[in-house]
Amino acid sequence: MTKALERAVVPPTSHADPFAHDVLLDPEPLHQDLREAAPVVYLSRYDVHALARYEQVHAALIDWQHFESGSGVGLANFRHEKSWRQPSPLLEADPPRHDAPRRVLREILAPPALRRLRETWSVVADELVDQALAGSTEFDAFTAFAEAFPLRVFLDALGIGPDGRENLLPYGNMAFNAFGPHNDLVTSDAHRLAELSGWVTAQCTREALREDGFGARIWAAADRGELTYEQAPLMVRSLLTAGVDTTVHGLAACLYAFATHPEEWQRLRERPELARVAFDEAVRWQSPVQTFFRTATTDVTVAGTLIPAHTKILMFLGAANRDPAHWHHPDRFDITRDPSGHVGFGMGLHQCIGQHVARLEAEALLTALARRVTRLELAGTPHRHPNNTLRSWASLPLRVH
Ligand code: OVM
Repeated sequence: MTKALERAVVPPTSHADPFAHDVLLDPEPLHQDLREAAPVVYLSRYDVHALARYEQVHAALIDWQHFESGSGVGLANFRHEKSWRQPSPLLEADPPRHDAPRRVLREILAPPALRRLRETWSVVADELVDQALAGSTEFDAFTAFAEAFPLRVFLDALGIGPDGRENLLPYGNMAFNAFGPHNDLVTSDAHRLAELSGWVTAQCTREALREDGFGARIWAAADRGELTYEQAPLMVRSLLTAGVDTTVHGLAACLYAFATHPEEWQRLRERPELARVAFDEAVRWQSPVQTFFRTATTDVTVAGTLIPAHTKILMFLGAANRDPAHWHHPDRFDITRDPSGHVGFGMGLHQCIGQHVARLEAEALLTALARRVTRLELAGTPHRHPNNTLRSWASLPLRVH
């Protein structure tokens, strides 16, 4: 036996299915079990190792040398299986191939580049809030705000046309399901794959994009030789895939948090400058992106457990974001805490490149609401929608005062 194997710790096995509907709808009990079991747990159902503690999730996220993305960040291992789409040059790539796409998009989505959007987004948010409040004091905040706002402001900023935007949420739902196992959530949408992918691909061409948006700037980077012409449309696709559902469900999480924590809403009204940190706290508390996988590049040990080369590890971002070993009262939504270091946007090399865009959307919407609404509460049972990766919503009935 080699020294490493002698010292290897045999991890506990869990037969649980993290992608079963009941777990997706209410993941916290499984997260607690996995966190308490060990730093690494073997999931027999999928033959993968899983990390649910903050320390190990954080460490794996920042160690791209041992935990690669190029073999896919879902359960499918691109070494053996073909992806359902052309791999993303950003998400499903490692250095050095990942670096040029990352550099280009980081520049396009950096805070200085977003400054010109702030004013417009705040006007649109005011309009949406006025519209919703003019109708009734009770409405579905999921459709009225969480869906409507990103679908308008983000897609306008990206530069796609107004027609066919109803395809994007079904497309995103499909893409985020595809990171999980090939379960019923994947098969039930399979009949729309060609249609939805075809529509999205058509939006990524230079001709489909307005000339002053994020999309056009990606193509301009290709003209300058900073990207290849093969990469450019795939990076527009990244924005359409990663930039819509994530913010829709992140904003919904935030509205749900305030509807169920009236004292935090009072705090936000008193100090609207807390809007951004409140959004990050909601991202920590709910983790709209629940999981991602990596693939071990070599045999590697995590807390003494051997992860064999080329096998998958599942990182529970949502579990790490509520690990009591890292967070004080982790289950509390508290906008006065410092949520920085949460892994809801990932960490390290692949950390969410659109996080400044998401925060700007949240800030515009929350401050518009906080100006008019003194109190908000649930007007009925909110409904979640199961997705293999996203903590998703179907409805969020609110009553506002
Ligand atoms: C991409 C991509 C797609 C989905 C999610 C994501 C959260 C990125 O195509 O690059 O990051």
